[in-house]
Amino acid sequence: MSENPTHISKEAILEIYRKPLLELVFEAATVHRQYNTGSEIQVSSLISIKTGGCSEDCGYCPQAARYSTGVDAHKLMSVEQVTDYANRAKEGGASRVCMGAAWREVRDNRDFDKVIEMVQAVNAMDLEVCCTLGMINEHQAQRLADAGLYAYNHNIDTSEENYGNIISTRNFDDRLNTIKNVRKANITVCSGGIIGMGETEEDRCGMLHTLVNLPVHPESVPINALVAVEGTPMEDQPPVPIWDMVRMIATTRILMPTTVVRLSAGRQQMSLEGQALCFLAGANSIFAGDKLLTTPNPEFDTDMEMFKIFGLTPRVPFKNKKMAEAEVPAS
Ligand code: SAM
Ligand code: DTB
Ligand code: SF4
Repeated sequence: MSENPTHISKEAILEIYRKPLLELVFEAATVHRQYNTGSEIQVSSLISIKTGGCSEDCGYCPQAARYSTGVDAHKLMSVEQVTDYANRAKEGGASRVCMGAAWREVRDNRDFDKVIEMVQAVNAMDLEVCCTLGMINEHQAQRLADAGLYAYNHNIDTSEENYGNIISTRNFDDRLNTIKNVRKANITVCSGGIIGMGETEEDRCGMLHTLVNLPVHPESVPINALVAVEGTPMEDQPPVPIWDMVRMIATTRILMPTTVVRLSAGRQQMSLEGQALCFLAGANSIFAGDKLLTTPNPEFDTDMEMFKIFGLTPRVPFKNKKMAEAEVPAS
């Protein structure tokens, strides 16, 4: 957990983001190697435990019930289905499994009890377990923590100013409130956002401004390139230039030196050379496995081949926790 030392202004962040590209990459690469093992990549795998039919109106999301995207609504998976997936992910080289549900918020019902069982079962497989279930209150966060949840993903997605243009069924403060509840329960925080939704550079840096000025930096920050899905309001958004992705990753790395920066959605549309630049600029995590939640992603084998070419290795589970424990001798 890296305590947040100082307040960083939006202008200072924009100044970093707008540096000459190669200077920015060099600076980020230097910071990355100072604080992390440059050759090590944390590999997460997504499982969509509850797909589609969501009541929210997030403009980017193929799982919102109100858009016709061809994503059918499914009921919650069984615990067995989840452990089968998790086994395959582990064999594919993943150290973390992230279970996603197309929910606005968690309700205290039988489905949540089942999610708790899933967390317990995957945690027992020596895998880091992450959940992304929408908004949660303090009590729900504590139940997840008690079940062994390692991380909770809750993206702020864009700047506070732009939030209302993307989503109208909740507000930015709702997101921050859930992040606070996650922190209180001592679960690590995973929070980032999406670029390519028509936002300005100020919005991108505004989003990073919120993340970097949280009382404690998120332990992981996913940077997603919009996957423009037909039927969503964002279907016609042009693809994100790779240079924007590189700038975003480099800026995140410089601002949060010890955080895991995840090169998230959008890799299927990126060249190997583009991804190499992202890793050089400080990305040290990916989602692996042939599907994100509903859209395609490179296969495990393709990514392991890429790792071989770049000289990268997957990180072992619970590395940070184990390192922290090793530093505090048991009394
Ligand atoms: N329903 C929960 C929530 O909204 O927090 C969890 C699942 S939701 C799909 C998780 C995140 O996926 C979103 O916050 C967003 O950042 C990302 N996401 C969804 N659709 C995307 C898309 N088309 N392209 C890129 N990222 C996307
Ligand atoms: C995150 O930042 N990206 C992931 C995960 N957290 C939950 C989701 C990406 C979803 C991309 C669109 C889809 O596959 O439905
Ligand atoms: Fe629902 Fe999450 Fe998609 Fe928004 S991002 S529509 S809350 S699944």
